[in-house]
Amino acid sequence: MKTGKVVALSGGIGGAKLALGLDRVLAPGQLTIIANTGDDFRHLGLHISPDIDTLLYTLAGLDDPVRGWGRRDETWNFMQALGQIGGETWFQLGDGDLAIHVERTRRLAGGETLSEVTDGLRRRLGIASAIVPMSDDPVRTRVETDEGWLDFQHYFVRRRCEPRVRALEFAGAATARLAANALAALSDPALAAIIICPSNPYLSVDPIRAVPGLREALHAASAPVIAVSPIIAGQAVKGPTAKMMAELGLMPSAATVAEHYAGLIDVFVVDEADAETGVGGAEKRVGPTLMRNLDDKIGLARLVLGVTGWTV
Ligand code: FO1
Repeated sequence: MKTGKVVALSGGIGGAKLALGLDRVLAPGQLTIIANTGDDFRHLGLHISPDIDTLLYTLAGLDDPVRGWGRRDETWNFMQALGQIGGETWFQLGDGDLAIHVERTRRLAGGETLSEVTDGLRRRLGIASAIVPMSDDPVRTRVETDEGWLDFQHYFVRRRCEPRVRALEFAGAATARLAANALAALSDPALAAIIICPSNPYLSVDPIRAVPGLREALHAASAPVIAVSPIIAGQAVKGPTAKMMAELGLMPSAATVAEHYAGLIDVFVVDEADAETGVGGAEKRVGPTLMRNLDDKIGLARLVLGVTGWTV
């Protein structure tokens, strides 16, 4: 069996599902997941990192599979009490979830980097794979809509993705530095595969791509870059990807995503429903990409790793 390292780029729930499959089929220490931090924001005085937390909870088996964010078996006493005294309740922070935001904020205020804090949390939660923020510097996704520019969580949660999207920007990206552990993972001579998880290409993967040095590191790596389509038969599995693509004047299809990744990826994995789709200059792989249960996640992880000739 060929052994080597794997890097996955991930946003929220779609990415975390494949990351869980990869985590289960790879040996401890083989996988590094680079997480989008463009969705991060400060709320109620706390540093919230939604995509990092979705990865932490999913890989630790603490996730709520129905909501797709936060912890399972959550209680909401804090939110109820906050609402009672007139506080802001549009962004739901569960009682258990609150602990991670309070602890992260405390450690950041004490001088630790987001990478250090995240690594400490994943170790405490018993996660074998490395989870690395794309940058320790702030990058904030902003959405230009027919209601003007909105900070990402205000567009996504507060306005429930209802305003029409005109453009996106990743404030701070131009001067952000790629996190040292992300660069190290991408420069590892033992790197066997770089996987772009089926996350929203525009909201979750583009902020990672916008960090200077990431593109160069991907091109410099000899490992193949393999992306999995987040669009199946013109529909997003979850979230606003298809709606947003239509608003940006793009046909919501796997082919459009392949085009978006042109020049970046070597292989594009599409669902069986899109077996006939064109994928530009990339090599096409077809298989079941819908991840309803752990077996599906492991199956897709095996399919993706199979591109490299691995037998895991
Ligand atoms: N998404 C929602 O739709 N509503 C919420 O109230 C909400 C709260 C929340 C709290 C913590 C957290 O880590 C994530 C949370 N999310 C919520 C999800 C999150 O905002 C988005 O799904 C991601 O940013 C997109 O990847």
